[in-house]
Amino acid sequence: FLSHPQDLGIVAVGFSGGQGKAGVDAAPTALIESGLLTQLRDELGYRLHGHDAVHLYTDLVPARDPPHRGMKNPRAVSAVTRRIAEQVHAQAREGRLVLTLGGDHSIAIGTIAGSASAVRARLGRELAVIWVDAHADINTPETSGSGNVHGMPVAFLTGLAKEETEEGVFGWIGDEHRISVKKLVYIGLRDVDAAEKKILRENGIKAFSMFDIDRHGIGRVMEMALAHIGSDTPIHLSFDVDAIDPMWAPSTGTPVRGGLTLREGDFICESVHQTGSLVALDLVEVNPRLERDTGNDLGANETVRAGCSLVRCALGESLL
Ligand code: 4U7
Ligand code: MN
Ligand code: MN
Ligand code: MN
Repeated sequence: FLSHPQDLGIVAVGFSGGQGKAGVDAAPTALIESGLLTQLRDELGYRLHGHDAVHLYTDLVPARDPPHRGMKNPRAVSAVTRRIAEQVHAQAREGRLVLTLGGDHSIAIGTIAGSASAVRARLGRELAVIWVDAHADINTPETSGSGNVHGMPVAFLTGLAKEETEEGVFGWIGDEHRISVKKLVYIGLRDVDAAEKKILRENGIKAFSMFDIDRHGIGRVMEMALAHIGSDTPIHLSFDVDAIDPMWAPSTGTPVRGGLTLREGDFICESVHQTGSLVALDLVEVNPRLERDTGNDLGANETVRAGCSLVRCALGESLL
């Protein structure tokens, strides 16, 4: 689906307003400083675009941003994700693969809106999404217990949550930005709110929990996940590092024990790479500050390392 498969658009977003913990904004810089982009260029042979800046979008964050429908920082998240959508769209319209380094997972409202609209405009096709996460991130503002928008992106992207007017918060999201619940697959779930379970059930959304991975093995789960999407469909992979067990990725805002091994995570990325259908990739929720502040530099570094490995695997490092 890519006219320039060796050209990689980079969108590095240090944004933390979708949740309450500072430090997730430092992830793009930490990933880049640990050598990720040089590896992609020198070892995997990608030509990089847009890698000169880590975007903080501080100009888009209003001084006063009271809750709206229970959402915290609603205007900031809406403005930032809108800008990300434009950036991702612009890279994807060129026929490039797009890599977004987050930031908390609310930024996927922007990345997926941007790649869904670009795939529609460029190819007349619908985008499929593989969401790898301990969480389903499909709360609506009304079902969310926390008010954190990083737990809601999938609801906005599928149209299960909507704003009545175009002027409203997230009113910029139009049909061209949305994805079908039929083209969405989850992998790694293990901490899903009761209201989210109901949403998954009622909408017949395909989900492979940790139970399914233990039962079938990750190899079979990936076969089933990719079969559900169907071959010859452009894929956006949105990878929340908290899908990986805290043993390897402890430095994240909402860790949940009993997760994927590092190898299972890499395998998911390798399997998606192997389809040849990957058009965009997000790596989110790495928070290098959390473990570092408790004196555990190792935990922060390991989490960054795990993130780098996932990205390289999705971009073809394991090919012999
Ligand atoms: B992440 C949660 F209640 N479901 O809505 C919520 F458990 O992007 C967690 O996956 C959301 O890290 C986690 O706040 C969002 C909570
Ligand atoms: Mn998560
Ligand atoms: Mn998430
Ligand atoms: Mn998290």
